[in-house]
Amino acid sequence: MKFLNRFDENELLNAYRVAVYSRTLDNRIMNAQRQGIVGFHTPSAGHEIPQVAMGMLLEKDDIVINYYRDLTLLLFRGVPVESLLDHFLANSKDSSHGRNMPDHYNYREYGFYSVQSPVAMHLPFAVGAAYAKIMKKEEGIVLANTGDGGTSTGDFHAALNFASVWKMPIVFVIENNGYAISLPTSEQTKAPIEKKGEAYGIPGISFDGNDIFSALEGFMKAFEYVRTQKSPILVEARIYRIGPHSTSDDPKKYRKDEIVQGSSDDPIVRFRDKLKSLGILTDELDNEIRKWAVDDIEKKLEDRMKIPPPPKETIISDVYENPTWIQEEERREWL
Ligand SMILES: Cc1ncc(C[n+]2csc(CCOP(=O)(O)OP(=O)(O)O)c2C)c(N)n1
Repeated sequence: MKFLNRFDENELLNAYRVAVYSRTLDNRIMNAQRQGIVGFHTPSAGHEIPQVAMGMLLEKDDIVINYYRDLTLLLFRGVPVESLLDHFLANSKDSSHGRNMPDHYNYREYGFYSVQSPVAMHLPFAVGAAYAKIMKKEEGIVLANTGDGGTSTGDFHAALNFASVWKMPIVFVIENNGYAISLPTSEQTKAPIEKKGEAYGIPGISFDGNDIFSALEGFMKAFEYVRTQKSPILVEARIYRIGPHSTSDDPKKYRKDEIVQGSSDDPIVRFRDKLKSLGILTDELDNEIRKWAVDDIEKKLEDRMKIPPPPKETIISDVYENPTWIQEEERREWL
């Protein structure tokens, strides 16, 4: 049987598996930060459904210019959890030797490019990436994700303007989780988000990103539009940030939780209930998936924690091929 005339049961089950795994990993990294094992984290709880939906529609040649809350999408596209853990632990196997903030990943071999911290600064890069693809006559489109707060930055508007003028094949996705840190969406922008592209000639769509089928339906339309029209679209997935903005934030100071993790409103619980009602998931299989996620992450975390931190020497050797006398002097003092 095909759902939305496209996806079979196994694809939906795989998406559920990734969503559960991602939430389990996200919660574990939050705890690891509280234990002092990890320095910082921007949790992605509540963002899983649109991200698995995007993952289901991406093709091999597509590239993603994502932001710091896209953990599920990285897992969906096959970034090994070991590499993610190395990154969180900032150990010697981390590709940046722990010098990027956690959640500021770089996995080029999986079609992900370096995450930028300044809000929405990566959106003009997405236009550049699409432009480069066209110049090199490469297949595929660009997916560029950011939060609702990102739509109130100058970079968002510059990116949309150039994407439209140059007809760039980009799906701009706004993961509207209701807040930019403590600021509710309604207090940082007045225009409906999906309409913000209209002034640039970019169509927009908006849907309930907490529901797997409305997310899949919405993204199907968006990806189809960009692939066939070879021009940009703006997508708003309406979701809710279940956790704090980051491990440095305490949302109790400014809001009451509207969606509680594990409640019947939690989008992963809604996904689970939907799969059960369709006869795709049983209680037994669900328990198996949830246990597998916990056990697998715990085992891998234990393994990766044995990896030593980067050698001190790399502070200099990663930056200078031939250290100057100043670095030589510093090396003698520090190392
Ligand atoms: C240019 C800039 N201003 C302020 C910040 C501090 N800051 C980090 S994330 C953030 C909120 C972003 O909100 P949103 O785009 O809605 O994404 P969310 O974090 O909610 O997923 C802010 C203000 C920053 N990183 N960059």
